[in-house]
Amino acid sequence: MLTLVYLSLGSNIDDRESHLRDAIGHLETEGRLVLVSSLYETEPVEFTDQAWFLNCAVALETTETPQQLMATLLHIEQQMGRQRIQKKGPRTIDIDVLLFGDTVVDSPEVTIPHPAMSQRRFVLEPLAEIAPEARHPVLKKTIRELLAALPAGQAVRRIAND
Ligand code: PH2
Ligand code: MG
Ligand code: MG
Repeated sequence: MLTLVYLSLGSNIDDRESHLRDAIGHLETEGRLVLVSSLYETEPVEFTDQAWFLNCAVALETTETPQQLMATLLHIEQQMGRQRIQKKGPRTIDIDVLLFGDTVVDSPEVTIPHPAMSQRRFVLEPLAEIAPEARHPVLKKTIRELLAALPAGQAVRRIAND
């Protein structure tokens, strides 16, 4: 079965743009890459004492199950040398599943949709660029609506790609 999934990518160590491009290259070998957003320079949130991030959103068509996809993404993060030292801290690459079609998973290993996505401007702005009408299957709101409902704050700037 083919599922359209939306992912959030982030990096805040060394050459952030090449890490995002590398990760996108890995994703191309795992499924059909449908859309990639612009890159966004974003203020760190939640754990704020770290460098600014580059974030983007990706739409990918996959034949994998949510559990298989999570394992695939973890493998890409590991291949790219990600080290887990500080929770929510600096990372070479982070690849998170935001939406997996309309599927809802709430198990100890996997939570889909991503539990924090509706509060994160660094997720919603890039995602709204490629999927404004995608609907959150639990909150029943579109990405455009979730973005409009966010309080001000969390600096996010689109980087022109021309
Ligand atoms: N990821 C986090 C915590 N904080 N802040 C920004 N701006 N971008 C991120 O990707 C990010 C974050 C945990 O995954
Ligand atoms: Mg994350
Ligand atoms: Mg992650």
